[in-house]
Amino acid sequence: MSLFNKLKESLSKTRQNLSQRVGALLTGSSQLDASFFEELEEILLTADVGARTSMELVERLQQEVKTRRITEPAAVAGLLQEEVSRLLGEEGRLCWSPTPPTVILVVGVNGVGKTTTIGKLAYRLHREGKKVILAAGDTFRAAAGEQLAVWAERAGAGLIRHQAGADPGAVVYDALQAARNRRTDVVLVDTAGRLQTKVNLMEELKKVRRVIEREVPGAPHEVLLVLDATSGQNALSQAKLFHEAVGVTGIALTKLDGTAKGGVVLAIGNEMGLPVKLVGLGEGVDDLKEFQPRDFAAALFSDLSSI
Ligand SMILES: Nc1nc2c(ncn2[C@@H]2O[C@H](COP(=O)(O)OP(=O)(O)OP(=O)(O)O)[C@@H](O)[C@H]2O)c(=O)[nH]1
Ligand SMILES: [Mg+2]
Repeated sequence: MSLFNKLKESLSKTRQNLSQRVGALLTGSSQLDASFFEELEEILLTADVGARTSMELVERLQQEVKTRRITEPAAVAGLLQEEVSRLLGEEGRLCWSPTPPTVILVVGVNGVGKTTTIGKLAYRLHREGKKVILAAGDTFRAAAGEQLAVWAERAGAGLIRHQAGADPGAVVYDALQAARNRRTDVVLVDTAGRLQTKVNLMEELKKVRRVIEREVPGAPHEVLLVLDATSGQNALSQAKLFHEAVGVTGIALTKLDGTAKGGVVLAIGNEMGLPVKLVGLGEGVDDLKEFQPRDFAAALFSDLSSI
């Protein structure tokens, strides 16, 4: 299946919730009056686009409709896709260190898909010919190290792991030493799922970051915050807290498949100012994709192309 079709299929619930309802509004309206735009804003809101972003989007559309003297509701379809694509911004590529290793710290609350995202990313990087080490920094949850070991095996990556309950800082230290000795290209650091209210866990994360900074100048090159798309607007408050604590550089948005709340991706980019770099479209090794704003907007609004 092509990437575009995969994206379209993964977004099917979000499309039902967002673009198909917009489609019904466009075909059912005879003019572009205030109630049309109110209804459009309501649809965006219920699709987890977020209050501020929904309002801004509708204002932009109203402005464009005016300047381009558009009177037909159907003509708004293309405009909407254009505006969403603009809102999503530039393609967010992962940053690479000019001198190896590149260190990517992966954070997020529990169950969002950190370990799975690391596994999928390791698989991809290994296939691109890169030498990868996974650091099992989640020493908190029982079986976390085992889960990462399974992914390391599957991805053809090295693994540095201590016993349960060990200091995550020590695991990361060892992983960085091993990376140096083994001429490794990338170190992916898994961390425990932590509730953003648990101050001690946040402190632990800051400590992990300090170890990385001290051992590899210029690192971490990425602090990827993993957000679960099914959590909708909660993702925004998570992003704020993690960003304040450890300085997030990009978002990996998982579980876009199967959620009707995919509209949250618009709010994340717009309201957090953090680029979405990766999207998770399933549980398989190949289900992690680079986020391409244009393709995303096109897939999201593909139902409107026939209007
Ligand atoms: N459908 C779907 N499931 C996903 C995706 N990413 C992760 N999952 C599933 O989400 C569940 C949790 O994933 P983990 O990778 O263990 O999450 P985690 O953040 O490491 O969790 P903790 O270590 O407990 O904090 C697993 O069952 C994954 O298979 C995705 O993009 N789509
Ligand atoms: Mg995990």
